Amino acid sequence: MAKLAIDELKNALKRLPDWELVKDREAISRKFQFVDFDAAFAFMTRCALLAAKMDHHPEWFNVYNKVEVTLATHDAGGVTQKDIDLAVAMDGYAAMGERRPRS
Ligand code: H2B
Repeated sequence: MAKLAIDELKNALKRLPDWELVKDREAISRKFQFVDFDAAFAFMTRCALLAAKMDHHPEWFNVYNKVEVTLATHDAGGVTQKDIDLAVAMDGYAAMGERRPRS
C-alpha cells in the first residue's frame, strides 16, 4: 500500500479533526482520555482486536485513563489509507467512553 501524498493526507485529516501530523515524522497521532483505566483498556481491547484483523498495528502508550496513539505504516514509510481507516475506527470506539479535558 502506497503512502498518501501530503495533500491527500491533509485532506484525509479533515475527517479526523482530533488527529494531528507528528513533527519530524510521517505519522499521525491523537491523545485520548477516558473516565478511568477500565474505559481506556476497553477501548484498547477493541482497537487491538481490529488491529489484529487488519494486520495493522498502532504505536500507543497508556497511563491510567490516557491513551496516546501514533499511526504510521512502517512498510510504506508513511501514512497510508490503512492508518486513516484505523484512526476513523478508533474515533468511533472512543466516542462512548471518552472524557475530554475541560478547557
Ligand atoms: N502495522 C503497521 N502500523 N505498519 C505496518 O507496516 C505493519 C503493521 N505491517 N503490522 C504488518 C504488521 C507486517 O509487518 C506484517 C508482516 O503483515
